[in-house]
Amino acid sequence: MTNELKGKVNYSVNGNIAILEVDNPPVNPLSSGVRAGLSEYIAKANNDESIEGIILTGAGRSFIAGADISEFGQKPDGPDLHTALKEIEFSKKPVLAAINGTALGGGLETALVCNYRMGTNKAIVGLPEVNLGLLPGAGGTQRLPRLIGPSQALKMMIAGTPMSAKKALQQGVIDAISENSLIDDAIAFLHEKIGLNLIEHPKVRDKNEKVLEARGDDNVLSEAKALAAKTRRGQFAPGQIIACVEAAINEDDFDVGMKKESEYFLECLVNPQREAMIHIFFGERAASKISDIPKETPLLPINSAGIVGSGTMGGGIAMNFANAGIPVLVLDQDEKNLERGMGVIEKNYQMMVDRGRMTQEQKDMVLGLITPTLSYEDLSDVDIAVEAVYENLELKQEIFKSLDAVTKDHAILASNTSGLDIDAIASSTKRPGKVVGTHFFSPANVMRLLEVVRGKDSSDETMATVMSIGKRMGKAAVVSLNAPGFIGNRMLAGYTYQANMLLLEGALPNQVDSALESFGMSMGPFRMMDLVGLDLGWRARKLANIETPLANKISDALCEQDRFGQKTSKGFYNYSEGSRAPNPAPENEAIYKEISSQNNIERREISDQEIIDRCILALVNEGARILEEGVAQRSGDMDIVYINGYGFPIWRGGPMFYANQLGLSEVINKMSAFSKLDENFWKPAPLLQKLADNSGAFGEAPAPEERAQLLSFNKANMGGV
Ligand code: 3H9
Repeated sequence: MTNELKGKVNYSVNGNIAILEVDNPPVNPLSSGVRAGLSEYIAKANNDESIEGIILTGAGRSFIAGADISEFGQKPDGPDLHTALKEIEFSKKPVLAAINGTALGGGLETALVCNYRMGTNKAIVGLPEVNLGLLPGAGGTQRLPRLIGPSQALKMMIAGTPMSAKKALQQGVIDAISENSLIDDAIAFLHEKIGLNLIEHPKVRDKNEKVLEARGDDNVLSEAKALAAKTRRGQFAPGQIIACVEAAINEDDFDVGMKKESEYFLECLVNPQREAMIHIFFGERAASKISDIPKETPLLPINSAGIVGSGTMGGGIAMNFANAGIPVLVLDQDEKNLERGMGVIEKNYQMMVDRGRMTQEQKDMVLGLITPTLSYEDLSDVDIAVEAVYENLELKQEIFKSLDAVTKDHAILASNTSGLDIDAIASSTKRPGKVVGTHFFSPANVMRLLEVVRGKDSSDETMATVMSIGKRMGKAAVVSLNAPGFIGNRMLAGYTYQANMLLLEGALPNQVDSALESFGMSMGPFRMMDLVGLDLGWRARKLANIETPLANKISDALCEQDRFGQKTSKGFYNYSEGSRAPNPAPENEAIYKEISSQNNIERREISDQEIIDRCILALVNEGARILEEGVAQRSGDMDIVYINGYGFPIWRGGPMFYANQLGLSEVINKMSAFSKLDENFWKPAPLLQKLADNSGAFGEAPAPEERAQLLSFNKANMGGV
């Protein structure tokens, strides 16, 4: 085999069984060398008369993690996957897939061309291609429906979520679970099958019963379409998956279905959504690395945690620790609050049980890891404490002082602040190196985004450890330097500013929201403001005796009429009792008109395109500043923030990727057209201008010596954004 090919397959023999072990660390994707190895060794086993059966397995923790994602969009080397899989499927000797870990995408598709499938009880199987803007293109759309029925297969492929070995056995994806040594059990299983002297060992492609049953049943496809519309709005791949399964159901010839699958796969491959979603796959993994912190930085052991504050955030954060298997104490100084907080946690878990997302046994297990306490002393042994109280610097400093006094020296002290100065918080302790920001997003047990805020003294060990906790929790963790608003909320400020200005200039909340939702945002800005509560800013301004800025004049006027948003059933929209569905509020229109005219703004027709451009490019321009200051390490980090924390459509790859796709000179052109409305706001960030002038694109933050000065905290922005 040539050396340039990536990955390999190891070949060994145990009696009359050949064992092919895919070896392409860390997760065994089907790279060129693996495909070549599979072809070579299937032929070798078939040509060896002493061999009567073949086992296909993976080295390390994965079986096969799918096609090699880094090859998409490149010219692949080596044999193509379809050829290698055909050779397995038509092997003269029976082949058993011994699934030792994750069998995802092309990995499961490889297992589906084998005659038999056995997993360990830790095996995970799934077809997650949809998350990459793709469809299972190595026969998955044709074989899985034959194995488990089109309806279940569609659910699995549209959700893209993997399933456990136990569930895979129940559904018939695998034939057996090995409780002991996988290879020994696999050999015994094959010996039994060989002993049966079958004329032919079963092939999934021949199992037509379940697809024939679905022929003529329109519900199967219409239910899948409804599911895709609900959960994957705006995405291209789900429709393609459904079309493939339609072929699996209706085409008599398996190979015709396979041909259709290839055509539809190719259409996904060249669709811009695929590039955007693969950018996010690699972007999430890149975000978890901190450029100037060595990979080998030792991690501090985290075996217990403490949370200060049992409100919505504190409770959600506690659930994250418990879900990751880390025992956690929840501290509140008010007994009633604590009781209420524990009640909310219990209710949240119960809801998961009711929706079938968790068993009662799992609920009891995680709930058993969460212990309420009223005393700081109880936190003396924790490895990490996370403060989650309301945004008040003095209060947080007090809490950190207490935590510093009570916890062991090695403990990390983290603040869930959404905007306060981490260095100011760290200064109240004797261990600033162990202080860090962990900005979870609400609801913390649901939202994947975690901004990890790096103070000027946060040590490498602290940062690396907190990033690894994020991974244990299944979060998308992104590092931000300690600057006002960090990454997400700082970008959001310009976005909501533009939405508010559009309202003053003549658009209505419903038009702004609809335009941005059709762009793909999960929720328009006015629905979002109603959800968060319009009264927060209004109260803060009143308290600080600050005059209402122009952009906030309408929302403050609504607050004066007790229209605080969802909490009072009226804000920019009206809400019926107990419902979150927004209804237009025509009674507000007089207020909009009055405030526009008071401020000499002539209301006009505004196009949906202008709404989208102004709101999204506001994100981009602030993103460019964040990048040039080095607050974010790379532009992809901001894409991860926006997709996981702010409902930006994944299929557009995040705001910075979107700007790169648009072309930065086009971004500048659009911005300069808006500068007649607001010259100051639309001044391009110097980095954006520089990149546009040089036909460049957003990427890594500039080297430290070339960075713009970091936006610093001052009294005006101490309250968070
Ligand atoms: C497909 O199969 C298409 C076919 O249907 C049709 C073909 C014709 N390729 O996530 P981790 C890298 S599409 C290349 O941190 P974990 C990853 O970038 C594929 N590289 O580990 C990272 O690199 P680095 C369908 C891959 O333990 C390193 O491996 N399959 C691939 O947390 C470790 O990854 C999928 O969508 C790959 N396929 O999680 C599965 N996978 O160290 C994608 C990973 O440089 N993979 N890498 O940052 C996963 O979901 C997770 O990686 C997995 C392990 C659960 C397997």
